[in-house]
Amino acid sequence: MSTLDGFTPWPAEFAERYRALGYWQGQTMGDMLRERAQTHANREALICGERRWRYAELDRRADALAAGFARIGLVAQDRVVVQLPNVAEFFAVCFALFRIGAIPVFALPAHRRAEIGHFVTFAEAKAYVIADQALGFNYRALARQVKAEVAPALQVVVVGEAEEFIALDSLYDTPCALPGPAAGDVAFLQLSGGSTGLPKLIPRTHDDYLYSVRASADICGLGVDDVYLCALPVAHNFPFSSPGTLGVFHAGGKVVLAMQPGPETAFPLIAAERVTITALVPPLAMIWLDAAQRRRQDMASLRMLQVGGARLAPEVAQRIPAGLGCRLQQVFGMAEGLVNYTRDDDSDALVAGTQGHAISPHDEIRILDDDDQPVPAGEVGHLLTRGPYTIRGYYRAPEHNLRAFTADGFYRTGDLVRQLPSGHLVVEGRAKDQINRGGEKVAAAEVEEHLLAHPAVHDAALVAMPDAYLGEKSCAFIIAQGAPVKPVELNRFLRQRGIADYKIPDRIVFVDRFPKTGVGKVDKRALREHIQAQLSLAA
Ligand code: J2J
Repeated sequence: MSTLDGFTPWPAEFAERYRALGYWQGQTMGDMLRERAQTHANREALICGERRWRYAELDRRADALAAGFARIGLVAQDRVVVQLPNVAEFFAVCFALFRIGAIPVFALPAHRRAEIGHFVTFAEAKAYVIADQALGFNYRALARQVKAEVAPALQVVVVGEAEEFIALDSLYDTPCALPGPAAGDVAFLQLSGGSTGLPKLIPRTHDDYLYSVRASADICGLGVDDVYLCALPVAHNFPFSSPGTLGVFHAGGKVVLAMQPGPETAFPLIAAERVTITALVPPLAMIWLDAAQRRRQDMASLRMLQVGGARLAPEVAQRIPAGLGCRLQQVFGMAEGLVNYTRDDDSDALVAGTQGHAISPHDEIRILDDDDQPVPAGEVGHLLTRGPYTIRGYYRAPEHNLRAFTADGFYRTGDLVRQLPSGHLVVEGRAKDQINRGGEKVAAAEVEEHLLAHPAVHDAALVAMPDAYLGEKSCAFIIAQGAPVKPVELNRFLRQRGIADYKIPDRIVFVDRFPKTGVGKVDKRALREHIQAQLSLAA
């Protein structure tokens, strides 16, 4: 089969090396589940509310749905936007699509018309899989808008009450033989946090992703007795693969899905299901710590809390082992590939004070200055990486790829790090134009473009401002034109344009002009310092 157009493969000599090293094993995701369903047929794979699916059932559902998806015309390489909350069907849908070689594009439940419209048009999606409603939002209404505005032919598949759309339940057909994908094929498209314009799509192959999953499961010591609580959004790269739900399936363990990540939902699940490991972003870890002081729930089964996605303050890190009665593991990863973990045998100081080291001895790390020259050992610089599970290019983005990757294939992560002699990385900051709102990434340019569409906005610059709980929030500096406009009106305008709520600026400041750098660009560092000074004056 031909490779997906718009996908940048690894050069042949690298692919050969990764195969020879045994990293790329020639297994697809669908094969992995099939294998587990054979060895662990009667073990529980997935708990979602009252529902408990064993491995054999998950496998059967994937086959039956694959037949149903084929019936509605989906074939290998067709893109399918999947936007589901933490429900069991997410896995039935994913593995069904994997089995026919169709390619899920993973949207987050928070995405709205602007983002979904973009994924659907950019990836030329044939289908869109949603829940009827979740957490107070009606996804069918969103699907109607997307169809009406940008994709009349889009097939919409609904988990739950389908109304005029296709009910997922009606697609469980009699399994039939389908030609599956090859392990070197793109399995799905993940979303990048982005820094320019709209989110880029990240093509991950079965081979490369399963390597990172297996190696992550190994690092975390996962086994059949592990019970993983998936509290973060299920499609995000962290809970999907680091080692996440896929790592647990690989190990033959059990995944427990939580609809919400707060202690009121998560703690009772930990007690009832004897959860052994879970993953959080730093703000949630702080909420859990506070809640654990107040409510005495049985958390004795929990052996490891992974925290990643954004900077974890060392003071919070130090409180976790005693506060939650488990080990902490810091995880510094990215949907583009490279993932770093602190290890079981690391000292307490390394676990609390670093973001770990790379999964693989073949993850190549470069730390460079602004002129692409190596910084002296131990100093802060730009992190670049290349390796057996780091992409060589974004999907259909040749121009952007020239900037995001070096000529020899290193990915410019946009993170500023320093490396200890042990190999551990410490994330010191960020060079990319992004706000990391407690793990949720906001590309400044994307929000600025929406703001600029308002007639009263002459210019806009979005920057990060410190926040005790989220780490960072967003602040939009605006140069107004014409009739004055209120911040609430601008935010209402952004909501009407259909962007995810977490991208709405937390604060709006009007200014007459922007400070400029020597080369005449907006000086965002000066804007960040300005808002930081204002906040500390107000405190
Ligand atoms: C500081 N910044 C971090 C950390 C990610 C595992 C864990 C996280 C992600 C993820 C992931 C950080 N400290 N511990 O995909 O598999 C910031 C960096 C990074 C960006 C990637 C995984 N962990 N970050 O967060 O694609 O800036 O992946 O480049 O969402 O988050 O974001 P994302």
